[in-house]
Amino acid sequence: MAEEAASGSYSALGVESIGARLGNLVAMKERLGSDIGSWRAREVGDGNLNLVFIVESPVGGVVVKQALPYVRLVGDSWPLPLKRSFFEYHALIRQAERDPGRVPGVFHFDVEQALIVQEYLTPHIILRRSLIAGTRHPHLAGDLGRFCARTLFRGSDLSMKAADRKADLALFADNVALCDITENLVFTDPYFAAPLNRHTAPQLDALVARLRADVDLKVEAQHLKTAFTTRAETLLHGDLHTGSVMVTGEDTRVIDPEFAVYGPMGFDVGMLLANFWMACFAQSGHEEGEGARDAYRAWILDVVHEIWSTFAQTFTHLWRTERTGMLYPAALYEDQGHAMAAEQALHHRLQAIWTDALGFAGVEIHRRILGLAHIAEFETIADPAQRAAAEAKALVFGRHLVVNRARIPGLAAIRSLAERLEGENIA
Ligand code: SR1
Ligand code: MG
Repeated sequence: MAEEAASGSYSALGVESIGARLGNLVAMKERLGSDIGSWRAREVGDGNLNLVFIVESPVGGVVVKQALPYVRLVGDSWPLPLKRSFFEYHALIRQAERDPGRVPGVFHFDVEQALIVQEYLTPHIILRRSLIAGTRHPHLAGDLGRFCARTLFRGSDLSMKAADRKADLALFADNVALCDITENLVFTDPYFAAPLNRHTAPQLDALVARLRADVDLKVEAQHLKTAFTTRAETLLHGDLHTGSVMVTGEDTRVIDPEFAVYGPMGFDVGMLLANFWMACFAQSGHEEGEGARDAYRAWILDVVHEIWSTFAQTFTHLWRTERTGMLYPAALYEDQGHAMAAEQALHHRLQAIWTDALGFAGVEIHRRILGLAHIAEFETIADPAQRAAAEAKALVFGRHLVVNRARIPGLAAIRSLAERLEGENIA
């Protein structure tokens, strides 16, 4: 189907047509050589939306990512604008400026064909797979904490010129269809029996019914949706989960920012932490013998801690050294001899991001277990009873984050909850 999909002059690539279609591009020839006959393409996309090709030759390799005019996960019954590729390109080049070296290099962008030729990251693998395998990455938490702080701070009115930030706000505001996916799939659908939802049944039926009847949860989920849709604080990655991160032992790269939009700073942080917490709860389905992955669980919880502490430290550093935007100006604080006021305001901002992040983490956990788009960490647990047991812990954990986010004192309390739930039998 992908080969035939077409709209206007757009036409989806296929492994056989890549040489003929892209053979004249300087960006391809520079990296693969001009002997198109020696190019070998394979389609490796395992995400929910797009085509992803690795093209290699004896000389080198590139990745070609192309949007399809529909949601790949569902099929052509769910059309989706090709323009998401434009937003991904614009987000990638901004992220590359704001946190150099943390995103794949972009070599070519074709708006009409909705394709991006980008750096082939090798031997990188998707972080989710690594978390399933039980592999540690010493630089991961620091890299991700800095990425969040740098991109979120530098894309905001704390740093940017007002005119530039407003132009970007307008540019990314057009990413309507992908926002719509997040607005429905993350904040609304999990909390009622929406048509595309699924969950591990019948094991989770009773808990799911309880959550969908939970008035406090449903109110807080919509408060969080209100924050997502109305608080345009910074340029978000918009889909920052562990499937959007590629790793080696030494390197960390953040990919796939096609959901980029202006929104609250806590959104990216919360989504990211949620995916580590879920990976932690999923370990029981991947360990050989009960408790065999205890040390790995502890490592994942350490990663969460280090992501947040690195984020807070880096954000603090940027606040003190790069606060050149219109918000909390030095003219009002430091220049008046009120440096302490700037520190007080920083503390308030970090507290607000933290509280938001916990709430967004909670809904992200819920949607990955109750909604349309599930995660490999749980999906690869073959035994439904075992999967449901892990998912149930995550659901209860997520509910606590959403409803009590403003009253949770700190990461230690969350870690204790995760550890306590690990020992309980909920489903
Ligand atoms: C219909 S798209 C479902 C999910 O896939 C993407 O990766 C996003 O997370 C989206 O919510
Ligand atoms: Mg993606």
